[in-house]
Amino acid sequence: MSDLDEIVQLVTIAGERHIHPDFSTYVDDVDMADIRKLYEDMVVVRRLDAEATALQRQGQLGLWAPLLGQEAAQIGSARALEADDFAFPSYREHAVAYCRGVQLKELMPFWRGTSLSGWDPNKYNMATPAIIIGAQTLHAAGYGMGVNFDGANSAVITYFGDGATSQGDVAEAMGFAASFAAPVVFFCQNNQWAISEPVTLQTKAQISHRGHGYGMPTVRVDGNDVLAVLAVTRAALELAREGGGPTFIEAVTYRRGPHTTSDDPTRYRTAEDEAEWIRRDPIERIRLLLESAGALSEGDVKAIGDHADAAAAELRRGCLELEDPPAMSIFDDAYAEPHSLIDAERREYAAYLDTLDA
Ligand SMILES: Cc1ncc(C[n+]2csc(CCOP(=O)(O)OP(=O)(O)O)c2C)c(N)n1
Repeated sequence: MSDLDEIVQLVTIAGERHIHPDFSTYVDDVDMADIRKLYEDMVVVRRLDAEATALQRQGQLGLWAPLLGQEAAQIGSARALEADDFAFPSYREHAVAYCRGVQLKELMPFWRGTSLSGWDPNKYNMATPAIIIGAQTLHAAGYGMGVNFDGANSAVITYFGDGATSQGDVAEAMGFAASFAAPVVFFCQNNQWAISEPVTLQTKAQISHRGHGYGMPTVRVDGNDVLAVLAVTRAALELAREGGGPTFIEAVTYRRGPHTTSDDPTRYRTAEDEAEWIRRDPIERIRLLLESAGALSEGDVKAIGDHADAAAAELRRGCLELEDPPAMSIFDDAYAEPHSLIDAERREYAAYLDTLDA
């Protein structure tokens, strides 16, 4: 698709537009009002992320996986999807869920521990968070093969991190998807760290080379450039729908927060590194672009900020309104049919709960 080592960029960190010979045409229809909408999306999801992090710090969530810094990678790719495409995320794609229309309160139960999932995947064409690293890529490959068997023309996207590319599941998923020309976009957010393990230790080759090794087109994109991500994802989805099979996208970005709220990144990375990536902030460059085009007034900034605050308040309300499920319901959906092991565990747990009442 593009030179293996090139990083596709359409907007510089100073907010200037670049023309790319292969990819600019994919965003020819995107006008300043659309770019302002992408900007708004990023501002809102950053605000939601901050609110969820605060909820965890206040003891209202068991855990949260912040997306701070990865807004452009997620919004750009998710806004490239059609309604009948299907997304298979990891656990950090809250912005993708937002774009798919998942209700804000449905983002919370998984992290508050009141449900094993959160939303109905078929309602939004998006699976719920996958904690097992890389498992979702297999689901995507299988779903994509199913799309081909059905003769449908929808596409599939799956999200995973740089660390996940070392996982066997991802290797199997890419192998099957390539062999069967499954319409899957493998969207890797290279956020530089797999918890405390840097990408330089993860792989001696560039991440994007991994897709190339399976014989699929690969593209490396500036993951902090929402327009470039939108363009390359649209190109990959189009190829998938036309029967061209899978594409591997490496979105080069940076996780600015901790891996999860249980992590302390100051133990393994430097302040200089963090400062460098703040300079490449995905929201700031679009703000500069809009302002220089006279497409973002003070009133717009205020309205977008108000919208973000209202969304954060809705997220908080949804979280605090969640009810604890009955303890015994944990066993209800483990198997579709009765299962003797689950029955034994159910009896054991009921006996344990009785000891608490006594
Ligand atoms: C199969 C499996 N092995 C190990 C873990 C523990 N674990 C959770 S997150 C993580 C690192 C993932 O890094 P990466 O794929 O780069 O994604 P990121 O969190 O940076 O988005 C690991 C090893 C797990 N959840 N599943």
